[in-house]
Amino acid sequence: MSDQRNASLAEVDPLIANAIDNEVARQANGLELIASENFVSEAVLEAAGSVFTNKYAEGYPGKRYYGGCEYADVVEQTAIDRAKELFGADHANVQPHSGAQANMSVYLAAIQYGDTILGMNLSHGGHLTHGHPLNFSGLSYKVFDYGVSRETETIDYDELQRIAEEHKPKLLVCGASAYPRIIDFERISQIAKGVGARMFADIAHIAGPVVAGLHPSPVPIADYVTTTTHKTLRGPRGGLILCKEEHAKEIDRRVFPGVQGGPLVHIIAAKAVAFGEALRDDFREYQRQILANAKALCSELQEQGLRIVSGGTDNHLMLVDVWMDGKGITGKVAEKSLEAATITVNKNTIPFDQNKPFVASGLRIGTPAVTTRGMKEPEMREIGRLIAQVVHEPESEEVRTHVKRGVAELTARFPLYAKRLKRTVTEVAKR
Ligand code: DSN
Repeated sequence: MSDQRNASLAEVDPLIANAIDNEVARQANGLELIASENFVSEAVLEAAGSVFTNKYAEGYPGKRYYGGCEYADVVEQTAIDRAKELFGADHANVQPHSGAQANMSVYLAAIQYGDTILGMNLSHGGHLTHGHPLNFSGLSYKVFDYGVSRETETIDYDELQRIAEEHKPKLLVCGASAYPRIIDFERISQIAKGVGARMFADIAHIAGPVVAGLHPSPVPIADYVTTTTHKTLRGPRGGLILCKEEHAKEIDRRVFPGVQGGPLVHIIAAKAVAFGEALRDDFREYQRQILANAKALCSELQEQGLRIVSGGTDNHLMLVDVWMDGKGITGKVAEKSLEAATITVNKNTIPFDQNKPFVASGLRIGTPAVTTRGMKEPEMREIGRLIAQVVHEPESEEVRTHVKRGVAELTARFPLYAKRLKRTVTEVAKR
């Protein structure tokens, strides 16, 4: 092996090493409020950065198309067993590289091209892969959608039932990426049964609360359940499919060779570690705190004069209407102004939005990442006040300076990746 192959990243590729160092510092020194992001443990990071990145393991444990898979089998079987235990599922496939690929595999397993599906409208909180016209789901299937009612801004189940009865979908898709309320999976299951549809629940956002028993689980009633592993579940970036035993063979066949080739064994190792962490009692307490923090942050934002879509939150996220019928600012401006004050959120459409998605009238704000840092209700109140100051005066340099100081003070009290950050500072100084 040449010297170059044994050299550190900083020696081989200072540009990328520096970007990583800067990202460690950005994550540690800013307030991360993107509802779909989180901070994995050092153990998960170690597994994700392991030599399993070198290994091809097409197939499944015990049935591979490559030699040398004995340790890959240990890793994948452990991830499968832990996922089944965590969710109480008959079957788990841990290979999907992402949530989108998990969802694609479910469509391939459940229905034929051109069949009718019914999913939640993206601008009401759904997801691209639930039938958006620009996504493979919208391109491959005949899509009808449902959404929230204008009055309550919560899912209109009566209207969902009416649409299902009118269009008789083969697959009823539920779950959301920007919906702050409890989803009534039981009611959706009844509607699906009533029209002879299979039920598919994408719980990417709420997997953590589901595991902790803080949100009803669709696993016992849905035909298929998918999730990403990196949001409230706090694992590496990736996907997971859970299903009933009767669908197991078809799901496995659709993931590989249907959608993917070789699995990412290093990521599966990291999933196994994260599932192990989620099986511990303290994970339930972490999920309880995420929800308590979301309620505290939401109520502070309301006290600061901001309108919350649907009037509150039952989960880890909230949608803030910053546009307020043209009296406020766009989501785009709010996102940029907060970013300049070291608070990271994303602009988001709100139901019946008057602005285009790239401009949007709302902000989506979530508490999983700050809760991982150990922040609790008092800090959420502080964060709510900081956010409101920026939203009320997005152009003010004075406000920005004050808020940045507030963020620096908060993040210093709740350190993140401290060892990496120290190394970062030292190595940056050396270069
Ligand atoms: N992009 C993810 C989110 O932010 O919710 C969904 O895929």
